[in-house]
Amino acid sequence: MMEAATGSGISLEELQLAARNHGMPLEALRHAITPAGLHYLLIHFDVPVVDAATWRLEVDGEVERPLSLSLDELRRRPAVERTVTMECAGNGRALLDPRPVSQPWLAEAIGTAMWRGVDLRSLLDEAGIRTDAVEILFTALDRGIDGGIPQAYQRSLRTDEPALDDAVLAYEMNDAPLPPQHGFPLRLVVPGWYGMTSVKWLTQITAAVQPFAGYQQVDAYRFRRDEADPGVPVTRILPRALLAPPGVPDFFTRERSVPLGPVALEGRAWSGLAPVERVEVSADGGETWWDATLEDDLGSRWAWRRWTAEWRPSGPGRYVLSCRATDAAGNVQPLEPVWNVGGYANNAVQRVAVTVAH
Ligand SMILES: Nc1nc2c(c(=O)[nH]1)N[C@H]1C(S)=C(S)[C@@H](COP(=O)(O)O)O[C@H]1N2
Ligand SMILES: [Mo]
Repeated sequence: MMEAATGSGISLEELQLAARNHGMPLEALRHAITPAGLHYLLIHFDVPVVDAATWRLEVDGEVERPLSLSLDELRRRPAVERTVTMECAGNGRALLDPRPVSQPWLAEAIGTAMWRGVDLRSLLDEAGIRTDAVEILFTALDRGIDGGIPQAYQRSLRTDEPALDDAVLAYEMNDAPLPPQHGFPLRLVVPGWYGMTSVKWLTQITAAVQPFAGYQQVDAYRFRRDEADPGVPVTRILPRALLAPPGVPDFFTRERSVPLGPVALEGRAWSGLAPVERVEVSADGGETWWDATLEDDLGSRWAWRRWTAEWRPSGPGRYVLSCRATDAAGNVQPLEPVWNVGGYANNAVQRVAVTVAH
């Protein structure tokens, strides 16, 4: 991946990606379930147009009983529902210095949806994965060129990956059929993992005896110190808390203004590694912190938790608000970004400039 020199502006190519792949406006953190049109989007190639009447899901490879299922056949099976917070692995990329040139996310590549569909494990069990299979490969209908390599979008998971037991083959998002941009007619949702694993426009599930060596697995989505470093795979979502920016924004800079007096702060926090246990808030750019009140999750381990805190500014002036999450495994957000070539998983604490009026 290329880098943009320190201080250089966003290029037209980055703008083109950002205009196609929108984020969740942070005021939407006030919704427990993100309305579908406000959920972030990340689409590598083109949104395919799929005829649901002829579409089929194939389950093949190292299986005892290959399956070929229509959408109606999938819908007639017992349904599962899972509320899941999804985040793009590139979230926070544009805040790195130098900036890896790709989709330039700030902090908004997030959303929480209620996904309904077929439990992945039940389908794998029905097909009967042979014991010599080491991975399950998920193949999508969208095609394009990435890193110079022509490809269909594909990702795999190891057969011993615990997330296979939590994954949903979803045909509904928030009680409606999947919108085209979110993977109609069927997508994989892998709770706890960064979004790249949740393959949209799914057409084939293949049990394989060899690890998948395609572009989206071995070239992209790896933490690398430099281009020569083979790196390690990007997998589960690191902890993050975000606050719904308080007060009102300036149109152009989006800096916030609030009247003098106590300010009710709220936001959401999540981690794919372990449940979030603590959220702290700072009004001095991370020098001092106090604890926020954490609410229950939405009945799903994989959904974000709402938090609230009261802020009492000592007087008029400009402040920098931050929040940070700690999960049950002791993972905590860093104050400063940790750089890597692809610009993945930058969960450094958010900074929101707020002016308290006179
Ligand atoms: N087929 C396909 N699946 C895909 C992608 C894609 O480009 N093609 N993008 C992935 C990435 S990088 C992310 S972050 C999520 C985004 O899902 P959303 O657009 O529904 O929020 O989808 C993943 N699944
Ligand atoms: Mo992503």
